[in-house]
Amino acid sequence: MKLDETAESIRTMNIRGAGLIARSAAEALKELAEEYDGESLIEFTEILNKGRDTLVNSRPTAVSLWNAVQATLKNVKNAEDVTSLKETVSRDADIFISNSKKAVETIGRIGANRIKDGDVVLTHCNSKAALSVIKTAYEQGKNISVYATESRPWKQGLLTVKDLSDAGIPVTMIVDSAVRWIMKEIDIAVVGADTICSNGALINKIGTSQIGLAAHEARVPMMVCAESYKFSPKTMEGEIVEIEERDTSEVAENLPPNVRIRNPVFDSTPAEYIDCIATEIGLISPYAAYEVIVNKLGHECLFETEG
Ligand code: RUB
Repeated sequence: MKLDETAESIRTMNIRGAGLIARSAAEALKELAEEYDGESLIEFTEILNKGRDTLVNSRPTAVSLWNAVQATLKNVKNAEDVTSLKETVSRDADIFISNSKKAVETIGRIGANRIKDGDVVLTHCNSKAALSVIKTAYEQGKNISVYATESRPWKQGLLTVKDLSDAGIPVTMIVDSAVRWIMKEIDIAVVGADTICSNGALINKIGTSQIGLAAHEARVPMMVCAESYKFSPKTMEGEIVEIEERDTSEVAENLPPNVRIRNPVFDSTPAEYIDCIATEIGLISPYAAYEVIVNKLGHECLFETEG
């Protein structure tokens, strides 16, 4: 797939979920690099930078996209010729993609240790990292069942219930507004992440914060499943995460013309509602987000937000 097509697929949500978006962006940059047949390092670098901008502008909220292009292009400035630049982008893309896939597996193993035999799990939207945890717990022989929210307006919950039922896991779908009512039956809430801020706040699918609020009220732990590239170096500089608002036709059509609709698709859950974050480098407190950003993503990616 050409880079422009990948960016369009991300925008239209044919490619969706923060991890897959990240891997697809790395792959798109790799293909862009491999298809360059000129001889100018300057021209080649400009093409890569333009490609990076096209990808990053396709959806604003998930920092995984930004971290993926940073990781893929991190050695561009050191390349001495076109051939080595091609090799470096291709290698760094492959490393990112392979680490990303391994991270989802590792998170499954680590997060599953927090799920007990007999637990009733609540999940939201369609997160591959959260599903990895739930499926691993089930594969370990734990007798679990899952409530999955519908996740309006895109109904990603339909993907989640299909995936879980294909895996043989007992699953029940609820509408998003049933979350607080059902909470009395829930042992643990398990959700994914689009971005984790330096103060430990979680940005994830709209409705995640009401799960956090209801879980906190009911003293039900909420576990977030997040690869380290979901942590945002940009928030270290005080940048506020942009919450995507999508086309209102996704919510409703043919309403009277004086009725306004808004369609924010992500929200922010404060760290105090989060019990733990399962990452590939261990189970951590949300208050350790700063350390993850500095130690795992590295100083070099800080304060380079234009790149
Ligand atoms: C998806 C969503 C997911 C995170 C994590 O939103 O909010 O919970 O992206 O997913 P959308 P994953 O459908 O709008 O992209 O764990 O697969 O990265």
